[in-house]
Amino acid sequence: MTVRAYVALGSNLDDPPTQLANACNALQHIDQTRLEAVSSVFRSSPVGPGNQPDYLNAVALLITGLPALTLLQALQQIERAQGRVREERWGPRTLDLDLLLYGDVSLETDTLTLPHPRMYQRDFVLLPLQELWHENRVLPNGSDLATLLRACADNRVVKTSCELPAGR
Ligand code: A4P
Ligand code: MG
Repeated sequence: MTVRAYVALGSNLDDPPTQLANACNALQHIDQTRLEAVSSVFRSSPVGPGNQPDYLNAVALLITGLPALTLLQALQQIERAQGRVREERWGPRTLDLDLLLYGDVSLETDTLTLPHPRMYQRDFVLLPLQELWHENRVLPNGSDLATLLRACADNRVVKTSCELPAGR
């Protein structure tokens, strides 16, 4: 059995275009997992503390045979391999890989919450998802993408010309 899993990629340190490209290459090597599609790369101003550089964000669709927690561990392994250091919450990072959706699974544990609880408020996640879906889908919280996007704070999310492996 395989599951469609959506992963948010984010970077605002140490050459973000290269961080995202390397992450896409690494996603292609996760066990029992295929990188099916990657959105365009979007630039946005940071949500979080202090004076951080702008972020580059994208969303990837994986088809995976791994259980959700094993997939999360594989994503965290890629973050570590790309020099991720966890200091302050929402602080700057070389690479953040968040599991947004794992099929239609809904769960809340100490290490994994699905769907990702903050995805509904973030245009830098919703815009790439909209691009992958080509349509206005209803998300697990019962709201549709267009409505959620209208409610987002204006983060000045801009599509870039940056290209990712297996990307659009
Ligand atoms: N965790 C629980 N559920 C999940 C999930 N679905 N996916 C746990 C990934 N991780 C999940 O994450 C903290 C813990 O969340 C993990 O140990 C995992 O077990 P983290 O990656 O260590 O820390 P974090 O990313 O700083 O925390 P958090 O709360 O996940 O941050 P967010 O919400 O991801 O925000 N601004 C812009 N413009 N673009 C961004 O990409 N990203 C953030 C990070 C802040 N501001 C941003 C952006
Ligand atoms: Mg994270």
